Amino acid sequence: MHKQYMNLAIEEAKKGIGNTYTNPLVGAVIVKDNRVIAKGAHLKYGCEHAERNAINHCQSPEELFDSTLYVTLEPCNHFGKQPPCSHLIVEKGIKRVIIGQLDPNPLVKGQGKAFLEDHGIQVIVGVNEEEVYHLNEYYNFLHRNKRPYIVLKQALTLDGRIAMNRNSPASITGQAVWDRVHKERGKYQGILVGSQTILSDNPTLLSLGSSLYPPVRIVLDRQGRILKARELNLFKNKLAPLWIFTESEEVIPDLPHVTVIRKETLTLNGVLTELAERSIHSLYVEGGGRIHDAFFAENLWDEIVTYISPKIIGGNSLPGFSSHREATGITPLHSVAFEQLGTDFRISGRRTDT
Ligand code: AOF
Ligand code: ZN
Repeated sequence: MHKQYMNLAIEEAKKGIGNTYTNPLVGAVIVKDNRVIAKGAHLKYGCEHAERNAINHCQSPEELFDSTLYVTLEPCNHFGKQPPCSHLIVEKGIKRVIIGQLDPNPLVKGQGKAFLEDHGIQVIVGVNEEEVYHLNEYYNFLHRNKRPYIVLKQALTLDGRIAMNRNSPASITGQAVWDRVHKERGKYQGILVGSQTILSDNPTLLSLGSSLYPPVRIVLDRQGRILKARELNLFKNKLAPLWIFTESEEVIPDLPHVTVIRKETLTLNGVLTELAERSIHSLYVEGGGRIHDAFFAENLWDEIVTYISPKIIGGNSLPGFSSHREATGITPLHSVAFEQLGTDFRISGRRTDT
């Protein structure tokens, strides 16, 4: 029975998809006498939490007395943009709280559960844990690993090449892949590329979809090369934030969508720590080859998405992972998926089998 009601809460949580970032998706269901009396979700960042919305959907306060609340994530116990859900639950006389998973956010992390128990409420944790974890996979990953979940995405010819040379834009795959990539970008909180990709392709790095929070466009630009090139589409197009990591003292373009993050020495670990602090849960790294190889060399990746087109460049063209490093081993991928898109192919896989 618990599982069934938790599944309802998971479905409810999905109503917030795309609109709750940087907060997680959360759903709640209130049950009394084996009957669902109310449901609620966290629908938008900064707005009411799922528990409060469910409580507000009850017909009368008396209904809540002695009821059971099913909630996908541990109720919060702190004052943020919203007051603590744990206090509200106690005030309303709810008898039992069934929680999908504890909240890994250090501001909550077990404190909501402890508060409820201290006030005589029966608490059960861990119902449908796997499904609940997947609801907020990247949010959970960020808090556990203190860095975003990293997907390396590339588009290759059959001979593993990404472009003819450093200065020509790469048009490897067809329209179906273009559509897919623009949708796929919207799944992540950040899209990261190196400055060379910006200078040779002049992309906008936008995604398709209707999220209130489009992915942040992140550029690693050690020498400030793009800061000097104000006519780029990234500067002209203001539909998503643009964060530029640099060591350069070049003057910042005075544009509201642009943030320049200066570091004395730019390292991947430093960038990822900064992104984690800025609540980037997940990162879609679009290259080029050197950027991919830098992530690869430091073992900083969780998933690979490769689009392959049946074309050949050959010769001294740019390889997918470009590097002079000595190879140290072969990494087999897990959860491998394969799909045909027009005449191109998409292959993806994860580093671990979890
Ligand atoms: C809940 N129920 O529906 C959500 C929770 O700034 P605030 O007040 O909105 O708090 C945001 C934090 O609260 C968020 O980072 C996460 O830890 C938790 N989210 N908690 O009890 C909810 N969305
Ligand atoms: Zn809350």
